[in-house]
Amino acid sequence: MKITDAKVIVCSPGRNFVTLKIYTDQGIYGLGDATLNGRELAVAKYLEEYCIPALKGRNPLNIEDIWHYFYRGVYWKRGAVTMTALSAIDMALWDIKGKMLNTPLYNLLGGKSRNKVLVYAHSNGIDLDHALESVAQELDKGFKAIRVQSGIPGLDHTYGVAQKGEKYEPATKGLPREDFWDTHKYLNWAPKLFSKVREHFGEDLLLLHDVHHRLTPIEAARLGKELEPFHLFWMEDAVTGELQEGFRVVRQHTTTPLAIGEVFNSVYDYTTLISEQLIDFVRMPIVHGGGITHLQKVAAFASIYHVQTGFHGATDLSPINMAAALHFDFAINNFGIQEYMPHEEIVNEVFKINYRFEEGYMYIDDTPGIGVDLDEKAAQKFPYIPASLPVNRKTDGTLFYW
Ligand code: CS2
Ligand code: MG
Repeated sequence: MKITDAKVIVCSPGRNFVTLKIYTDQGIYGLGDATLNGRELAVAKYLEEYCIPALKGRNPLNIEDIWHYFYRGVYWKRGAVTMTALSAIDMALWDIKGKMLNTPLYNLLGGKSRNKVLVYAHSNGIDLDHALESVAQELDKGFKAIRVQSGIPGLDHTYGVAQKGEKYEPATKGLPREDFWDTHKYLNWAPKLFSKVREHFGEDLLLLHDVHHRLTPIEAARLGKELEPFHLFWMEDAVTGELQEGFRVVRQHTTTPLAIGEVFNSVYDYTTLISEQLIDFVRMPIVHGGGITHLQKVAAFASIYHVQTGFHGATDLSPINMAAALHFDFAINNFGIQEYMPHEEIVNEVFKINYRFEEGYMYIDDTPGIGVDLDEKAAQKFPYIPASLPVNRKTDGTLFYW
């Protein structure tokens, strides 16, 4: 079997997506998600200029060798753009292999370890009342696990909170919007928010929260400690993850479980965090973390240290990533939870999906490979629109983490 060609499809059904399509001499093609929110064309160009020419002629079944060709064989290693491109190649090759063997991807990953995949929803509100209303709405949809974010009294925009009635999409057209941040206000507010949520919805609901990289280790330690009475399923991205050992401070002060890594892109971002058991969940998604091939190794490494997966699954990762993640979630033993922000209906005009949500869990069908297809004609109706993620400043103007 040989790779004959490949191309990158950039489209914007409601938001931008980048997809790699790899063709073979047996008429089978594979699809890989290459979406990197706000940096879509960087990945597209990297694939077109530096990857596709080197893919042609290779045997697509030699996934491990091709993975190392585009990892070890690349002098300027790692990084979000390079690893998203590699992840897309890897997903497309696994898709081809599943189609060739006429079996769904999970069967190539060890088969099913469970018959349904627990997912969590996003709730958010510009104030407490709207946040509680949003939790109730997600509960009504059947979710058993809900991530709660809310506006912070005294601050206009903040991560994760849509303006009244809008669907939350972080990227805005053109240059980055500037948000403003006040750690003191946030730290005083978050425990009140979760106290009210528990008061309203009881103890059974699995609650998650995303700090979104905006605390120092000792601030995160304080928040983790103050959230302990509300028994969160996890506190995510408590601190920016470049300094892995920074999490030692958080870990020694709180039992609130910790999740990190949606912005990570290789196992090397996790070596201290996992081997010192400083975290409880790996968030690094298949689309940015080196694909199925690399996440298999990361999940195996994590399983030795009681760490589970909790993959990123926001709407700025395409349905191809979601399906690949679900296959992976079904197969591995140390699965924790899967983030699931349903894509808007318009996305389904382009991506033909093979998964469904029911009463808090996800299911995937037995379509061979990853199982999602892309309608290229429909994709052409939605041309790329330049968009950027926000930039965050403290109220004194200091540039901060968003
Ligand atoms: C968030 C994301 O889903 C999450 O946990 O951190 O929504 C993140 O802000 C976006 O993926 C950024 O594009
Ligand atoms: Mg997050």
